[in-house]
Amino acid sequence: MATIKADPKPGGVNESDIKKAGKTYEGLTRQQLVEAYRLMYTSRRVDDREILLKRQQKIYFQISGAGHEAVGVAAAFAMKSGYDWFYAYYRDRALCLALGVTPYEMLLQGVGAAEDPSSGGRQMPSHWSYPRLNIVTQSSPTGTQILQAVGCSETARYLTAHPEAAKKSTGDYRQFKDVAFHPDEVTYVSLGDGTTSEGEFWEAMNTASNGRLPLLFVVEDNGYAISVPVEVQTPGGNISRLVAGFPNFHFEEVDGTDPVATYAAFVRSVAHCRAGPGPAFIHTHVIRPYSHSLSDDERLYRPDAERQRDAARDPITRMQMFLIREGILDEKGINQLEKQVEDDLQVAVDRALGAPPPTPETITDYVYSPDIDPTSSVFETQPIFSQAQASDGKKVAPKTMADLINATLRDEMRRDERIVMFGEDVADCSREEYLRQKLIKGKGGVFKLTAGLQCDFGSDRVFNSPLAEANIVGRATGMATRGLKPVVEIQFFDYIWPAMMQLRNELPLIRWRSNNGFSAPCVIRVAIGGYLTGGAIYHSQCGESIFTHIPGLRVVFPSNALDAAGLLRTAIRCDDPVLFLEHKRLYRETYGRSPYPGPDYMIPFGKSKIVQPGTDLSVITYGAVVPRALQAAQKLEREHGVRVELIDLRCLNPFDWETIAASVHKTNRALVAYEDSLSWGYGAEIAARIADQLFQHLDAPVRRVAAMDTFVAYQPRLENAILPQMDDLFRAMKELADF
Ligand SMILES: Cc1ncc(C[n+]2csc(CCOP(=O)(O)OP(=O)(O)O)c2C)c(N)n1
Ligand SMILES: [Mg+2]
Repeated sequence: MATIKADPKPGGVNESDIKKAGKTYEGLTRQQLVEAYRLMYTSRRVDDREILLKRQQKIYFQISGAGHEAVGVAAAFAMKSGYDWFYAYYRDRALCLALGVTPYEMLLQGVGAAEDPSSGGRQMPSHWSYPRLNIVTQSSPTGTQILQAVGCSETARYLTAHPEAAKKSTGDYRQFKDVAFHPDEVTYVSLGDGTTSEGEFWEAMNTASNGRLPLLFVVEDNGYAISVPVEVQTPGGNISRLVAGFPNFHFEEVDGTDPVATYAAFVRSVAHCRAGPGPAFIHTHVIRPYSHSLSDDERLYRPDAERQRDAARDPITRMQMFLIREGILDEKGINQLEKQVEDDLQVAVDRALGAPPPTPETITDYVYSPDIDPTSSVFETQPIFSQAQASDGKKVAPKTMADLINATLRDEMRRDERIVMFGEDVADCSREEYLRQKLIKGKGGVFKLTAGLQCDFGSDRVFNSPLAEANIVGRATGMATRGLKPVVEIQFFDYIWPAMMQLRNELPLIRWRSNNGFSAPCVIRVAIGGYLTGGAIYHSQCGESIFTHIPGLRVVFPSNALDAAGLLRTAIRCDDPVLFLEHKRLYRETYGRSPYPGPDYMIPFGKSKIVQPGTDLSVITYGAVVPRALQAAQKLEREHGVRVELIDLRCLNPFDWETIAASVHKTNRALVAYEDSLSWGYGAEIAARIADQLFQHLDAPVRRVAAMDTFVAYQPRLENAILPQMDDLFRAMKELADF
């Protein structure tokens, strides 16, 4: 922390001055208090300048930290910059300044400069991201940061128990993913009063409490969420009262416009977190003097009297008065300090206004890892089936997709200690003593895909999450940001939706929005699909196109055991987030079984498989439609001599356009088949591309076969009618061949 010497009082030094000079305030020295004021004042003035610049249309958005300055400075003084970790929401300008961000860097974000260290012009101002200071990239959705902070705080605990895991390694993402941690580090996460209404806040409180995590929750309660007052958000109007029953927490409620009292609350809370007994929760009462943002005018919903009451508590004025009252600075000293801040700020503004913007060619940089290309030949290894031979030379029975996924997970966990697995029911048994006493066999997933992994690798590497999907993905994102490799499970695709905010707005964006400052490569395994005879609406859904629509997310959908093993290994070793879709119907199917391909078998992403070559018609499909389309194609050849080229895409993002194009060049006819409902489904994009780019090679319209535009019904007759069947595929292939 830089220090400014307190000016001696004019008029010479007397005894009481000397006494006062040694006085501290909750441990803060007079110099620290002057520094605190400098930071608070700087924060306010950066806001003021940004507001001016926005009115002059020199920046494009403004949201202020006004009224919250004392909290930020108190937090930074009580914590360690570059050592602890920070998930700082948009009002935390003063915190960031106090941790070491410069006003110039903040203004670079305002103008959207290429050199903006937060995002290179990609995010709005006040969306902090400073890797050198452990300030983790923030987004606009309120509350998503909290579960990520949980995952961050879990990471240090894990690495303390597994220090080897932090070591650099070659041959996969670890080569490019440094891991640094401190056994006693603390994670800071802040949020507004309104944001405590988000479910993810409560999910984070659950896990922090249960796990006794070194996580510091800071609620900056300014009484409003845009125009909605706190009593509408929070029953009884006070969040402290609602959370008081959570075990293992240290709680503080404090006037957040008083930096000294707030600092004391932070010191006690940080000490609790560092010592290890659990998280802390600081509820700070602050003010919001500048409306919600420049797009809001609070006079529309707050009368003058209320606003004046707030103004009387302005932390900048309060701090000024305090310094004068305590004889730490006099008016002249304050004026000098403020002038210095203004002069420095002017230099920063002038520089930032001249900073060049990013060039459009850079737009696609860092959607994916620049270091590891999972489509490259590095991920093309041959299966080694020799281990599948028994010692007497007899062939070992081929394995199901479920077997090989389990084997791949086991191989990779053995190889890479950064891998952790969690999700609903994935553990063998949370009550370890039952396992130890051999009272039970253990579960290991509702489909048993993770069976035995907790027993083999320990309960801190494979464990049950709460029944909360955002919790799973949010925590995984936080852990992956820190360098772990979470391979987590969503039990049923049908229930992925609570995690949608994390999946759409967070996980796949971490790298791009931080301009490669942070990344979060992890694997989300999801049991998907129907054809279950009784799976009904809520155990049969597909919907993969919703996720292939998200830039930054790799989406894989294997149709057989060998592909599942090879693609899962690539998913784990690569440097991007991967949604790994596992078709439930294929888990134990006879179709597509394979011997174990060895512990290094990989398939690159974006490479389809030609299931059978043909000359008359291209069928492009994936997942559980592959075996059905194969049956239909074989029948068509048997009965009509039509030779279908059947392409199993295997990977949906990226997908293998070259193979599709080469096939259509040859056959001049294309059918796209998929299990999801027809309209707006994954095949719509493939069909559109074929129509667009291969029009001159087509002898017939591009056809699609897919499910009806309904949900999947329970009664098997209805299910059969709704989902695409062999007969539907046969009919469409025949019609297209005859066209
Ligand atoms: C999930 C989500 N919903 C809505 C918004 C729009 N929005 C931005 S800030 C905000 C109010 C936040 O209030 P609070 O948590 O009290 O924080 P404050 O701005 O008062 O500091 C809203 C509704 C958003 N960004 N994210
Ligand atoms: Mg608020």
